[in-house]
Amino acid sequence: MKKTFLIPIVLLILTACQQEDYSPMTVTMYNQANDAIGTAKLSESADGVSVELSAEGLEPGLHGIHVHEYAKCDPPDFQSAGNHYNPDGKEHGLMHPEGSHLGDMPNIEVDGDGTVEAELLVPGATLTEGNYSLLQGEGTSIVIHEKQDDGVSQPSGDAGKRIACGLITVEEANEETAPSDPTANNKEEE
Ligand SMILES: [Cu+2]
Ligand SMILES: [Zn+2]
Repeated sequence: MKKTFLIPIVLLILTACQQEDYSPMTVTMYNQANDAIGTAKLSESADGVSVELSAEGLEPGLHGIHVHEYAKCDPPDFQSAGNHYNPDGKEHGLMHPEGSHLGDMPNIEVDGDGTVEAELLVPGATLTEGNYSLLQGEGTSIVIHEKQDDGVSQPSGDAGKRIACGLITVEEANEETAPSDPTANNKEEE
């Protein structure tokens, strides 16, 4: 009995492996001056995509953070990232009765020294294919805001300016983690 049960499972695993696998992938976060301030490590699981954020140089306190719809982080205002990633056309906010956007996440809390270590989840999202893939089309982006997201205000939780941004793209997934010293590459070229 057990053997016949195993065959479909093995086939399922083989099929899954034929897709490109971008999990885990590391997204480099940039501030408004276009300096790298940290990383977000994205891993796909059965529950969605987990986001392990590690960053520095931020204002202490609560900040909104979301997945935005476009893979475009043009400083200093990052308006190029568009609205929150919202493939189901829902309202904004984890506390909104008709919410939430797929890209909505809980606020992060930055410590007094300006650093943050946080683990978040984008429930139901994937890094492969389909309507809920953060890599669909040209990809998406992660944006951190100056203020906290109140969880209900439209269209984006009254979280204020966009202060950091990172690309969720296939190119970013294929790239080695960016060097911690952004000038390290420049020296080699001189
Ligand atoms: Cu946002
Ligand atoms: Zn939203």
